[in-house]
Amino acid sequence: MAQVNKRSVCPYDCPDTCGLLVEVIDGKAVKVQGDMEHPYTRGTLCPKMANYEKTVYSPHRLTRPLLRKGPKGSGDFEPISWDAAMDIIKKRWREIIGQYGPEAILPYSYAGTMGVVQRNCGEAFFNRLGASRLKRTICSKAKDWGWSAVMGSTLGIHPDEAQNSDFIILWGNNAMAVNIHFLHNVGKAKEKGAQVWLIETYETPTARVCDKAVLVRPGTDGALALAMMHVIVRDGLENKQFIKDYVLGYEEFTEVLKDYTPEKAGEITGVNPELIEELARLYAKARAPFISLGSGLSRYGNGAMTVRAITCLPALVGAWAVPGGGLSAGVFTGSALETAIITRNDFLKKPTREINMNQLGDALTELDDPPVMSLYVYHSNPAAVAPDQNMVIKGLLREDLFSVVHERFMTDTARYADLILPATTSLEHPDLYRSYGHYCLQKADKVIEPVGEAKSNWDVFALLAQAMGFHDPYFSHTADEMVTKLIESPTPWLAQVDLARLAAGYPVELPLPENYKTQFGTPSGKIEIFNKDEEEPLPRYLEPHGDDAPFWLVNSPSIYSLNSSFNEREELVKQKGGMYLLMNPDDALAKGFVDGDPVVAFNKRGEVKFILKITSRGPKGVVVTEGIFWLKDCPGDRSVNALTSQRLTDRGEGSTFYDTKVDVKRIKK
Ligand SMILES: Nc1nc2c(c(=O)[nH]1)N[C@H]1C(S)=C(S)[C@@H](COP(=O)(O)OP(=O)(O)OC[C@H]3O[C@@H](n4cnc5c(=O)[nH]c(N)nc54)[C@H](O)[C@@H]3O)O[C@H]1N2
Ligand SMILES: Nc1nc2c(c(=O)[nH]1)N[C@H]1C(S)=C(S)[C@@H](COP(=O)(O)OP(=O)(O)OC[C@H]3O[C@@H](n4cnc5c(=O)[nH]c(N)nc54)[C@H](O)[C@@H]3O)O[C@H]1N2
Ligand code: SF4
Ligand SMILES: [Mo]
Repeated sequence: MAQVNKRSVCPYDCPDTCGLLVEVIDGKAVKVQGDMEHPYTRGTLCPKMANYEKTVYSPHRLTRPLLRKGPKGSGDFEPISWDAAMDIIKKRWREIIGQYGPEAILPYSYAGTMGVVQRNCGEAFFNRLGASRLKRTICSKAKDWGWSAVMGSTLGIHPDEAQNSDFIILWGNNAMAVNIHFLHNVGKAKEKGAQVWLIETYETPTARVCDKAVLVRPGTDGALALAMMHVIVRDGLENKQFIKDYVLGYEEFTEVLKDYTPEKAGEITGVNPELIEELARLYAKARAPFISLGSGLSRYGNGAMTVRAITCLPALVGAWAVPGGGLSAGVFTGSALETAIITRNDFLKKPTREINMNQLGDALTELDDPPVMSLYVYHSNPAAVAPDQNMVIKGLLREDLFSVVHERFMTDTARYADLILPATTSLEHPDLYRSYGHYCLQKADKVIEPVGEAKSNWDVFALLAQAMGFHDPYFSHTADEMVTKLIESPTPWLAQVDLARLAAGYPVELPLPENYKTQFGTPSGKIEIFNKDEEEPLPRYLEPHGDDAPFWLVNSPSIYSLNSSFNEREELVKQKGGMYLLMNPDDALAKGFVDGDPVVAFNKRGEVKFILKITSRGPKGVVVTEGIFWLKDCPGDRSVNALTSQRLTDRGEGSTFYDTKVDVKRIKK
């Protein structure tokens, strides 16, 4: 029996980017644990990854290329060889290019794997092909925009900084589900006496670790932040010296703030004005207030402006100058690696059409000149995760659309494909990972051989390049070689780390300059409350889009899945308990609903069946569902995104998933 322990990295779209230890016996991964030597993982994993080997060896893994036999969406496929699959793609793409040009081909990918090579290599291929380009905006573009409008390219705060805070606000951050390792830092701060408050739309599982939960009406956090700053300025609690040294536009901003009294904000947010006063004073008087800002609140029509307003808070009280103080909107490590050697924008002969990934439904059903005639999906599941599911599925059902899906599982999207290609899991291919929640970089070698005939993104794009007759040397490298090239391509940041240790597969931390928290990466070198380049140079409150319906629909992440991933694991699906719609007891009473009722949430975009769960965790007027289910596990024939819309955010063209309203009715039993 040959037993070895190998290091790897969690490939999922999660800010924690955990270091893994994989126990391999006779070439089979038998156990996956958190790496004790990883400074952020500290030896623990979340419930999803604790049994990753069950995902890797799941009986539901796709192991051979599959060609559609039955009608679209029927799930009726027959296995074919990789050679045959490549021949089919070559023939169809050549026909489409001949008739419509290469822009009739649309790639669709997001973040099934976060490794820099496997995630980004498709861009090189599609640039070379001259296909339409996908605007990858589904996650947090408005959040990034709002942060940058105030802070420019300022480095993200180190997550461990929170350990030294005495007042932590988890602002729209469901850390228990989405970045559980940050709670280690929250715990350390609490041991030293810190207070922890949550600002949310309902009492998430994270509320359990907080001293207080403030529940706002969805999409109104901007008004809350502005009212907090109103109180701070009104009561002279601002940090005058910090403002003088580091802040641009304070005086003009105080004029704006005059309007946002706690009473007015109370009306907008539904939060008691006295509670707003208390929160503002606690925040301003704390020695080192720390805000951990989630992304959910940015997925509204006013998302970027909301984030801008909240980002001004630490500037007013000088939190950046104190150990333990500041605001985290993420960690930005993009400049550490020369990703351009993977994406190869230089392969693009001329700028091609760009299509916003939030508007896939429209792109497939309405776009002309040229229409989208082929969709190539890799490491994404748009039939489940993209907004306006009915339009997406209508598009996927088009008889004249040639759709290819490269996947590990028979996802909702794969089910509608003409051709499915089996994908490897992260243990079956090499990559290099950076994080958006901490500063470690880590290389992961292949740990086991591919399951069945699965191939990695890199290897499939190499085959496609061959089929399409692209002879650029790029496509003849191996993924291992590309990982090495990334490590060897110098960047100012990479020059400061131990490259040998990185190459050997250990986590290495990117160093931060001393005083980085007060080195502001804006044109003025100051925190720009006033930003002359914005259409609206000063933050104010904007309303969300809303819909003509009575209930806000919050569709929050679940502890037991990650977007639509992990639904292959029956035990995790079971732990979710069912596709519930949480409703406040008063609303349920008014509707005459009882717990467990089968209900339909509906709006002008669609109808989705849920099981009603009555709970006082949410306020009146808000219904909540957690996690994205695969259609096969839904009570009805649609999942949550049949209700969400393709509308975009105020800035950044981001998604507006939570900017959704519905009505609810009971289904006759
Ligand atoms: N277990 C698990 N982990 C995940 C994910 C998952 O689905 N499940 N998703 C991954 C991904 S893709 C990302 S981008 C990251 C971050 O994942 P995100 O989905 O951005 O999660 P959060 O940052 O916690 O933001 C979601 C929270 O915002 C709250 N919220 C919604 N609207 C409002 C509002 O108007 N105001 C306030 N105050 N709160 C609001 C929701 O109730 C929810 O609790 O996590 C990743 N990790
Ligand atoms: N209603 C609602 N919708 C949402 C959200 C929400 O909060 N509410 N969150 C949104 C957010 S923040 C995001 S980021 C998006 C995420 O959307 P996606 O990035 O599409 O995320 P997943 O649903 O995890 O789908 C990833 C797929 O990639 C596959 N995969 C994994 N590794 C590989 C690989 O190496 N190669 C290939 N070819 N496939 C692989 C997995 O099996 C999985 O099916 O969803 C968004 N959708
Ligand atoms: S999903 Fe997140 S918390 Fe869970 S193991 Fe992966 S990186 Fe860590
Ligand atoms: Mo995301």
